[in-house]
Amino acid sequence: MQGGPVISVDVLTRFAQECGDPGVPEVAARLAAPLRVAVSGRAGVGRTTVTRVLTSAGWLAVDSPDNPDNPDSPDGAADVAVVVVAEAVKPEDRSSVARWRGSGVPVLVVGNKADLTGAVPLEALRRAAGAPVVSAAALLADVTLDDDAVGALRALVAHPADPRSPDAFLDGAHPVAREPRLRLLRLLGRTGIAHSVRALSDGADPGDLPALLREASGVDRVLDRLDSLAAPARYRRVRAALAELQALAAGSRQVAEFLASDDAVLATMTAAVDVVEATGLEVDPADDPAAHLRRAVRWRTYSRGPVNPLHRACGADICRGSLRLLERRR
Ligand SMILES: Nc1nc2c(ncn2[C@@H]2O[C@H](COP(=O)(O)OP(=O)(O)OP(=O)(O)O)[C@@H](O)[C@H]2O)c(=O)[nH]1
Ligand SMILES: [Mg+2]
Repeated sequence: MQGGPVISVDVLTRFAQECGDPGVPEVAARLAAPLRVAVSGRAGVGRTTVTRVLTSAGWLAVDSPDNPDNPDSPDGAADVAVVVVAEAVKPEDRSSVARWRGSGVPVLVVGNKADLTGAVPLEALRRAAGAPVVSAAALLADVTLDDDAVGALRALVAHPADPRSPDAFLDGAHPVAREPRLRLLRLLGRTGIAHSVRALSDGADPGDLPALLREASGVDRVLDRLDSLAAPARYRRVRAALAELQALAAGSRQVAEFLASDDAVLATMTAAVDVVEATGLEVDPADDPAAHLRRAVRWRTYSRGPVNPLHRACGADICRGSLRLLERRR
């Protein structure tokens, strides 16, 4: 609902932080805590690298039951799951997907090492895995290039090395010694090196390379998809926070007033809109009385239709928010 009357769940956090009531900061802390992601996959596919990307984007990485390091960790502790594959989906990947699905946790398959495999056949992977797939080259997401690395890349601009295979790249005679070439190869892979060399020879500043590589890595698409898969978890948190505040409202006028406020109603609506939009439905963003009324009617009908309890609650919250917006316009 881009551009529409959106109020972020931050208003809840802000209220909770500012409110003097002693129980409220705990509610705020639970609401603001990072969402939890469980990363799994076969050995060597890039689990550690992908996990690093997710944690630096603010996710909390939790143990995955099929992570060999943590075979005993419990299911259900994650808000979303990522199954990393490289090139092919194997039976154990399919069973991971099925296991998470079975415990009600949304799953995203990350087709990692896209820089090595070329264009990943996403549709075939999606069918094989039974879950949405996004390709990425996590290696290129957060590259740090020191002066030596930049120096070696500049030398490669002037004297291209044989890019056809890692061995060819390393073994040919070259002004850059083998050791720094190996270091570059580990840091960037051949595709990352090729990108960087091309950018430098097109006049890019070395300081811009990490951002260019990040863009090439595709991890921002992974983060976007995860964000939308996490919409139900965010909504559940908002609802849980509201329920906790309800319990406190009897003893606090400030809390009771906040719960009845436009901010609270509209923030809940925003979280609900995210949930239905994540499933591909559209919510009319228009900000005029007729639109608010139409939206209220449409989502009230939706909430009474053949939908699951999550969507029923979301429909009702979108209706309630729309009626509040309508009232405000009167
Ligand atoms: N080319 C390329 N290499 C990658 C990518 N992601 C990870 N790697 C490399 O693949 C190797 C394994 O990556 P990790 O992130 O350690 O994978 P893992 O699944 O944790 O592996 P183990 O814990 O050793 O089983 C490392 O050498 C990484 O640098 C990628 O997107 N592209
Ligand atoms: Mg690892």
